[in-house]
Amino acid sequence: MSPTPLQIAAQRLALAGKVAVLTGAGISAESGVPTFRGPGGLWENHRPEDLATPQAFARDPELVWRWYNWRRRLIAGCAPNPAHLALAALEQRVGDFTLLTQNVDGLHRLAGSRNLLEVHGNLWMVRCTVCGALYEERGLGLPARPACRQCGGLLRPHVVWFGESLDSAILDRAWRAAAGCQAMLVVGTSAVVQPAAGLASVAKQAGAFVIEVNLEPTPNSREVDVSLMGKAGEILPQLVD
Ligand code: BJW
Ligand code: ZN
Repeated sequence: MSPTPLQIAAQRLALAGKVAVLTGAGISAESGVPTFRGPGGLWENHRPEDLATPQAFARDPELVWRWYNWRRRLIAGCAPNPAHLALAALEQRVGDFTLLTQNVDGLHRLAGSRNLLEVHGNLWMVRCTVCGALYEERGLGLPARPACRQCGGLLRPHVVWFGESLDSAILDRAWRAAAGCQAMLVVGTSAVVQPAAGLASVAKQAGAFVIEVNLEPTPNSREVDVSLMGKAGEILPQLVD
């Protein structure tokens, strides 16, 4: 009997000494974290321009903070799912492993992933808009206009909004991991937000075997070597075992 796409993908992954993984909101969906696009997604009831741009924050920081505080409370009650745990287990087995995540929820680190690049930042970090101080803030009852503990200036979430550049050092490392891997797993991303979505093409063009895991086809699907349609929490443990 010829091997199934899942078996082919698992075999290629097992043979690769250098692995990169790109994840998006879909990997956290089974933990109870809402995705952005699609039914029930965050953008169904909110316009990204009102909440996830520097202009929106300048216009109404209290509105933006209310949204982030709501998400922080929601995510504080969520735990890593079998997909996050499978990636942490895979990291233990692979010599050269890099996890590139667009997610800001912190669930990969909680699952035990260590070589992790959070390309869109982290919801549990705050940054001062005045002095630039950057620190962890896990409080769930932040005031309407949270103030910097160093200078009293207005804090913002340490995340990347539309129209903002990604941290160039992080993006550079992400690019090199994608260009240098032998196998790449692309999990739970709609692959529409650049430049992160382009990392799958970088890997493919550099000769990597690219495996996509998603509930539905994405702009990447035609380019990848194997496209596995289904829930990340069910497919990743099988891929990695
Ligand atoms: C499951 C599942 C399950 C569900 N199992 N799967 C080139 C062309 C066109 C536009 C641009 C371009 N370059 C730059 C831009 C502009 C913009 C952009 O890309 N816009 C497009 C949308 C058109 N990009 C930027 O602005 C970026 N900055 C930049 O490029 O700087 C340079 C520059 C500046 C100015 C002009 C030009 C260049 C920054 C992007 C920042 C994105 N920020 C956000 C918010 C982060 C903070 C926060 O969370 O609050 O990041 S937006 C949001 O989208 C979030 C995500 O990380 C990101 C990606 O979403 P993701 O993860 O893919 O989630 P979904 O919901 O879209 O998809 C979920 C998927 O999971 C679906 O496919 C489901 O099927 C699947 N799924 N359940 C498996 N159980
Ligand atoms: Zn400050």
